[in-house]
Amino acid sequence: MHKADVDTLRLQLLAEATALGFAALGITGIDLTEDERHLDRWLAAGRHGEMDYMARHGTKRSRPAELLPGTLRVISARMDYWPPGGRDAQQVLADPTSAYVSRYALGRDYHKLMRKALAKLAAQLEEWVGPFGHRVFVDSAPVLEKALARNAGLGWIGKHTNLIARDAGSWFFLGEIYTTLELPIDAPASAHCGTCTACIPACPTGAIVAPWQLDARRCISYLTIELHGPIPEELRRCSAIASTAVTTASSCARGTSSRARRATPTFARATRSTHRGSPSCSPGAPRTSMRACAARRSTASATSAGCATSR
Ligand code: B12
Ligand code: SF4
Repeated sequence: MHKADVDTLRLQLLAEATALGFAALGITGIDLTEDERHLDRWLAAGRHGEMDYMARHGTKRSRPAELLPGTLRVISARMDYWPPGGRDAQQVLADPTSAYVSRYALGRDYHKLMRKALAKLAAQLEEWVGPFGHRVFVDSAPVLEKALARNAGLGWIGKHTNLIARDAGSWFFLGEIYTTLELPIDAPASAHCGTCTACIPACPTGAIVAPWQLDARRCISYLTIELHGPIPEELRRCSAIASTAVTTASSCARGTSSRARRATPTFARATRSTHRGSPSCSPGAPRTSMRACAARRSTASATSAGCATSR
């Protein structure tokens, strides 16, 4: 392919991705050697807890061509999830009359939405360049999504282990198209945490055990979504905290431009009111609804319970 054609193709791809609701898109190669080492260390330390799926697929997770033979490039895409009319998280947290719903859970299921949009993008690309091998992923397969997005220039992996984009903090989801096309590669993003460590003490359960190292077994998102058994006693009080505590309190989220906070129609269906005072939140309510509620209850109670850092 001539350079001029490649540049045109890239611009067409970006325009199409924007039209489909993606806030950013980048292309990268498939070398994840360093991240494979981090993954192996994390698994060896048992920090994945009961998430067996994180260990089940061996090196397929860190070697894209083992997951889809012939893969040469990965197209990584970002979709912002700040909900339309979404109130500032801190305001809601401070409002004792409001239930608090994790920002990322306010909209439609991103897995379906993004997979459909990525499939449309791949189909459009096929129209332009002819048939090619590809597969679409959104938190649905053994893929190192953050590492690929970092390498594709979408942002840097913060010390809280989530990807950060300068204009959006971490308020977004990621998705990929694995492809056999030898597309041009973007430059990886540079890291900007510097000496900051604001997110580490902000985590109410101390899940960020070291910069870039999260012990998932202590993360509220894990305790309220992935854990099958009872939440460990010592973490129960803190499990009343929505897991956006870290994302909200992190200095990299503060000052995130209002653009990032502008509603993204893509995920427009907030269900916040459902939980205000719902019986499932009351003490003695059955365990399952307690867990569901734990993932949605406001941080206000945690603040009053004193286990959350004063943000
Ligand atoms: C397992 C998982 C979880 C687990 C464990 C999280 C984790 N850090 O591993 C739990 C259930 C806790 C979780 C929680 C959340 N998750 Co989650 N999760 C995933 C999943 C499926 C795999 C992540 C993974 O590969 N973990 C393996 C470990 C080893 O990776 P890691 O800790 O991130 O470490 C990496 C780097 O930090 C680096 N590293 C590790 N150690 C070191 C040391 C040094 C010195 C250095 C430099 C680097 C380094 O290398 C590692 C590999 O790249 C991805 C989807 C995917 N397939 O990628 C979504 C994903 C990461 N989750 C996502 C989201 C939105 C969340 C939540 C915000 C949801 C919520 N509101 O509760 C929280 C955030 C909690 C947090 N701070 O991470 C998004 C993140 C988007 C973004 N902006 O980055 C993803 C990409 C899903 C998606 N498709 O959008 N998640
Ligand atoms: S709060 Fe600071 S250390 Fe943590 S991810 Fe944000 S910039 Fe990095």
